[in-house]
Amino acid sequence: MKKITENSKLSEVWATPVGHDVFAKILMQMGISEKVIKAPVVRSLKLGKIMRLAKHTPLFEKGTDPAVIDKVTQAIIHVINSEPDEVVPKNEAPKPAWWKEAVFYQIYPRSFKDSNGDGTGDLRGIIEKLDYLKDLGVNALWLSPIYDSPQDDNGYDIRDYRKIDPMFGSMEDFDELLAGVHERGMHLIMDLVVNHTSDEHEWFKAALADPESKYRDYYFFREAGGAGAGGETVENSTVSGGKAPATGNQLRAGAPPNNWDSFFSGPAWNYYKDQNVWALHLFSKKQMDLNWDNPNVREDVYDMIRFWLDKGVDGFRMDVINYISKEPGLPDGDPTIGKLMNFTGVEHYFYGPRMHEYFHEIHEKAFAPYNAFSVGETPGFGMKMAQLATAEERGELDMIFSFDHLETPGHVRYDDYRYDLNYLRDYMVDWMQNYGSQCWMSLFYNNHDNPRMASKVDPRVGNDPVLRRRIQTLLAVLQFTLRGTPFVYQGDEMGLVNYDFVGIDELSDVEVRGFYKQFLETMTPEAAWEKALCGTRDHARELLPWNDFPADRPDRLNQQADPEIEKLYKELIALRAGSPALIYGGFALLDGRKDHFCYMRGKDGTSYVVDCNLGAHTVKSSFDGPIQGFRLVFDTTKGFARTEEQALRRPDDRLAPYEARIWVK
Ligand code: ISL
Repeated sequence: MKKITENSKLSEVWATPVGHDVFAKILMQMGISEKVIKAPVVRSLKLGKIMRLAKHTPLFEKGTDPAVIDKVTQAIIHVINSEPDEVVPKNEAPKPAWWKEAVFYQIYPRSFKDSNGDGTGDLRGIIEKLDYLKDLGVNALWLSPIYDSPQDDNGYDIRDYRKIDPMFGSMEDFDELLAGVHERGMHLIMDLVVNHTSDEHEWFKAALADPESKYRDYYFFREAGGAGAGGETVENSTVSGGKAPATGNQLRAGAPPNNWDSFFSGPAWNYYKDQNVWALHLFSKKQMDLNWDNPNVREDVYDMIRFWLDKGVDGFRMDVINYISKEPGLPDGDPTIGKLMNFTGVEHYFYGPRMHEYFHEIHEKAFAPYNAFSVGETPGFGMKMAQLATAEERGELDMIFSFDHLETPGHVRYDDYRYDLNYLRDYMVDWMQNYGSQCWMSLFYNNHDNPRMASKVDPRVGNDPVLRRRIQTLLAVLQFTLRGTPFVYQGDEMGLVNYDFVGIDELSDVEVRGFYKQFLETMTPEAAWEKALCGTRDHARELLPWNDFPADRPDRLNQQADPEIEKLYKELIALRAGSPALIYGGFALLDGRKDHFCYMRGKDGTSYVVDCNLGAHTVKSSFDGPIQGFRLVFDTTKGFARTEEQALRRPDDRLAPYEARIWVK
């Protein structure tokens, strides 16, 4: 591929996969529509010129030194040119696979079902609910981590990969669960958390205790420079306080080895006073990053993967798997990119130099021999990067989770704002039309890291059941009729929305607790709480309503399951399962005007049309089903058509707020 320089036109940059995704991301962070790139004047501008023009945007402070702008430009060019390949999207019939036909259901074990009354969900609780899940129609389960862990980040900090955490049960319970899943004709995938281990993992303990240990190079240790090294330390394994210095590559006595931020606030380095060393952690201070450049790390990880595949698990969801390759030397992050992305250093590992090599190796050495399924969690990936990681011919991952649809441009999870579904439509249309038939999309709105989507669309859903059902129905219709594999998050089918937490003491997530402290440094307690409440991951982590609520938690937090929504999920899942056109069929956009989303899915002579109002006001539909010979399958306001008469009914030519209709011919 042609190398990009500051003299390349934006159209040339946009034609490269990484250039496309990076610029899409920059626009998104700045709250600017991608449509600007379509303008011919913009397309013919040279990259260097655009960056200099950007000094008039909030990206740069007034009077920024041109040398600073030049550095950002070079940093961007470096990532763009690191990718020599591109994927040409195909438009053929997709190859069939069980995971394309499946509907996945994500279980967050600690809050799913408590079988022994200790207030925490467990494996036996999941076993108790297998018939419920089967009946719902889902046919694959993804379990968030159940491994032995100090639970600093709810199990995403693993102490022993081959042991079940006693809070969830035993290995016998797990074996029984897996057998129960398979008996019911379902699949089970586990969470693979191998960007980091717990600081209590044997490897890390050995590495810290002995610089000569073979495990030392399993992590990123850096000797602290000179006297006075180390920020504030507490006990033996704690971080330096405050923000790391933002610039400069020179050795900073007493400062961390580079300026990278942790995603959970503060610098990405722990200082270990007794050993006078630093170690890298992109997430919590108990989640230590593994050095994937060390072949022994990789072999040990593949061994562990085989341990679970030998038991019969069907595949893995791979936690932050795009972060595993870091730029050698761990150079400082560019401060401007850091400001834009909210975290300094990301450009050195979100699309690292050996990432594809490792994806390929995991596939070859661990997954392919078992025909195991993989879905990578890849924060920061746009569609082109996703193609490079998932196109069949590349032998890397089966699917990825991209997150760019979870917030509208210009917003982050902690902002108080209304999500505009017109953005979701544009995002989906782009993927439907351009992802390519050799790639397969994951379809989800919720997971354990995000507030519930319906609450973002309209925060009043908590007090207005009619509005809530409308929005949830619309989201469900889209999820089960677009092309891709739906991932239902536990509680989606119950109609759960965000919780009215009243204070920080009700929140237990390690992320929000760090951020809340940080917010308090610059804002009033009320404003800090507002932000924490908007973004906290706790919304999705409360015990499901079918549990007995622990005595120390106020009852009002326990939302009720909505049987109407559950029934709807069942029917929509069944509709999808029985319709090859909805699974493998092509996609055509029929109407994408403001607040409209009308599309066709078709295969082998069967066509579905899905006609939606994305807004809070009535709109006129442009699709007349009966005239075109279509029968009504479902209508938000009337439910599923059960009789011939209902199927042939001509509904109002206007769509009510958030109404969705499904037609078939
Ligand atoms: O990277 C981020 C910001 O750009 C995060 O939002 C990131 O996407 C997310 O935190 C990664 O999530 C996964 O890894 C974490 C864990 O806390 C999450 O629960 C998990 O889903 C660390 O293992």
